[in-house]
Amino acid sequence: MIDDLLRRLGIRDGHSGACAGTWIDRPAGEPITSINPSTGDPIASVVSASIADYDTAVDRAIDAFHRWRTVPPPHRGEIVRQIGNALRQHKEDLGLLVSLEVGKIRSEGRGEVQEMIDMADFAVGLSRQLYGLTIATERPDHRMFEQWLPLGPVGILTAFNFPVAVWAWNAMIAAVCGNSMIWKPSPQAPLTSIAVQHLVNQVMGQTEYDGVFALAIGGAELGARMADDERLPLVSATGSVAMGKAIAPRIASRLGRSLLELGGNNAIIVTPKANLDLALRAVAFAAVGTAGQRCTTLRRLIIHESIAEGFFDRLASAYRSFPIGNPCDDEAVLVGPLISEAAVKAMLDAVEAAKDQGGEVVCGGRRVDRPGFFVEPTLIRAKAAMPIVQQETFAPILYGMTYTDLDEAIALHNDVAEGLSSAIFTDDLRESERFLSAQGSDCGIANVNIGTSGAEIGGAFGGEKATGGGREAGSDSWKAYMRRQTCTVNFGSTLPLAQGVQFPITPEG
Ligand code: UN1
Repeated sequence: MIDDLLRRLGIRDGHSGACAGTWIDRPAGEPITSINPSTGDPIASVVSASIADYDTAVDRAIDAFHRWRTVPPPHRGEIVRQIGNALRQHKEDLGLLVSLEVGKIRSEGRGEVQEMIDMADFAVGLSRQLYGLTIATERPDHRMFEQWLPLGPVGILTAFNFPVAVWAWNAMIAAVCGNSMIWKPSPQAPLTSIAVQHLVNQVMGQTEYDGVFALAIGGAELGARMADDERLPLVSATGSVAMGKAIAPRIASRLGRSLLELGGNNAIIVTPKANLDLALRAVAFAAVGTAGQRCTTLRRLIIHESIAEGFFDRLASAYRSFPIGNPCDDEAVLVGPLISEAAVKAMLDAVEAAKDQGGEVVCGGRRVDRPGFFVEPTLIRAKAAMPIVQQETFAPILYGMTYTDLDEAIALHNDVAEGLSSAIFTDDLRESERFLSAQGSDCGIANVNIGTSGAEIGGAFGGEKATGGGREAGSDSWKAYMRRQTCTVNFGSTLPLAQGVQFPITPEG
């Protein structure tokens, strides 16, 4: 099954993670083995890009940029439309590969590919809507306006948990904006990146713009090289807060732009006015979906003390009923594996720390006794003062805490380093509006009666504080991928100066 799938997606063992889209025949990097997290077995090994391979790839990307930036944006959109169609045709296989390589359940594997398709469609429409403003000028016979121009080759660093969708957030937009790009995927998910790059190459190979999309597979050393690389005016990076803190100063020191989408320590407030059935379903998906490995995963439940007991009980029985297993074997599985042995250890360490700090494990907390990297969905009664509650552990651990009044709940909610996603469950307008007000949630995403994860692509995605401040995907996120130019045209025959400044010089001197 695996061999057939890889063949259908154009991947062969020993495939190079550097040649794709960059004309490098013999990359010289270290081999990277992709591990199936549901079994612990290797799937395939690929050759990574050496730093020299990467440098050649960026030179090619610059060359491609010089041609691509001259293409009218709607024509770029037409090519992105073809990429979207190629993804549509391979949705089932690509979704299965996502499940195989990173352990997502099947519907989430398909959803990941759908997110790429949605981004392609969005970018096609955007290619005719890269609007600039016309601005009233104070000078007679003048016209002032803004235009948005391509930026250059963009560096894209993605994480294992959305191995291809987050690339599409960046790549589809960057492409219609007239940029070329170089993608460093997570070394834990090289195969999905090669499969996607392969499809993109098939489309781009039919055009004169081969090289606009490039791939370089590698580890932290390559990421650091990209951060330092003055040839990349923008580096967009998704990953941990620690990763962001490591690369952001390097990018800033060369006055480059960074677009950061880092960790979250997301919470839901459930008030006594909530529809508790709705809240239960949302909390369960947000905390347990993707085995707790989304940056939008629900990590803290802040529930009113009057309803907490019953809610924890119902949540614990839901948790115990979730089918855990290998998503590729069974469509009904709702909880797949963590990505690695290290992730299992981090989860078990966090549970131990929570217990030491006074937390009470309501359910879960253990490794599942089977091959691969499976853990039980875990609910821990906690207190906000416990240090572990401040930590984002990429695993299905939910800390349940109680509150007495809503202001206290909002204060607890905001009392973490990150500011990505947030939600309140209530049918009371005063409560929900307070949560959405300037005194409410401090996150980039704030929902009412919807969980913290599973955002649509049409909105700008990202968060505040330690989440890094970047915005990707929809709305006007495209502006981060372009340079803004303010243009003023004098169509008169005098030279009036702004602010009424006088500088009388006659041309004769
Ligand atoms: C991430 O985990 O890095 O909102 C992105 C969501 C997804 C994206 C998550 N659309 O959960």
